[in-house]
Amino acid sequence: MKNSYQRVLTVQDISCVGQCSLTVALPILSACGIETCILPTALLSNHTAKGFHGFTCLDLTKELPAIFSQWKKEGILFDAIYTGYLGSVPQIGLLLEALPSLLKENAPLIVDPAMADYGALYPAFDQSYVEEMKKLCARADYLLPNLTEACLLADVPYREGMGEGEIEGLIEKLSERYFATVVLKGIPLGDELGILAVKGGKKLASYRHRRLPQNLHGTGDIFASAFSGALIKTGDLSRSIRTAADFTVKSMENTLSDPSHWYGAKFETALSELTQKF
Ligand code: PXL
Repeated sequence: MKNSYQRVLTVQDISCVGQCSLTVALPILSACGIETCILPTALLSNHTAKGFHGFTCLDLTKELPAIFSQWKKEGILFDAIYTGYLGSVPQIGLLLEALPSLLKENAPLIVDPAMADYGALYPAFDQSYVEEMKKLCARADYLLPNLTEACLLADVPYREGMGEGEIEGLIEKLSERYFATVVLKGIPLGDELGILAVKGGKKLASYRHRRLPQNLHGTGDIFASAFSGALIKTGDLSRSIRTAADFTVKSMENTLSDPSHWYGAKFETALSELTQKF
């Protein structure tokens, strides 16, 4: 995988305003030196998290089969696929069906389940989305949940203040249920946050980083995009976790002094440093 020019497909929504999903993934993957093709799953006026007072959403599910069939005719294949916020339950099935005709041999599928945070599902989703997302996760090579999503995927009730041992048990369970290397972010460790990568119950990598005093929307997308870029570029799991975590923390540090910037993180301010890593 190393050093050659590669093409990734990222599948997620366009939130026109709000620094998340495709407006984050496209610049970050490009900054890593990877050709980035996009498949927009829905078109939203802005993201659906608190702060905005509503949102518009055009679901693009109907367009997907036509796009897949056109790409198939052209023989278009990808070196990796990275999925995030999808627009509907049927989209997950359509994507699963199309995967074999989209991915090159041994090309990784990286799945950020992007459906919940802080103990709750995002407003557009319900349990049927979780059940369908489990099927996509079962096909993933890398799975990037936050703690809430990890609980949903493992059928474990989410609880505020889960301890380190409890979380390690959760990620082991998740990695035994799904084939993927599971990379769990946001493990509370006092003044720091931990990241743990486990496959088949076996710990592969871990990292700790500064815990900022405030959460910011879209940081999961920033982490997943930088992780995908680093992994596609280097194939090195530990390095990819470190690169993605440091980039996310830097983006947050560069944002928190500006209270008017409540809707996302200023990741653009750290992009040139990211580019220099490759
Ligand atoms: O950051 C995840 C995300 C992506 N896209 C949309 C969202 C969210 C989280 O709320 O609302 C539309």
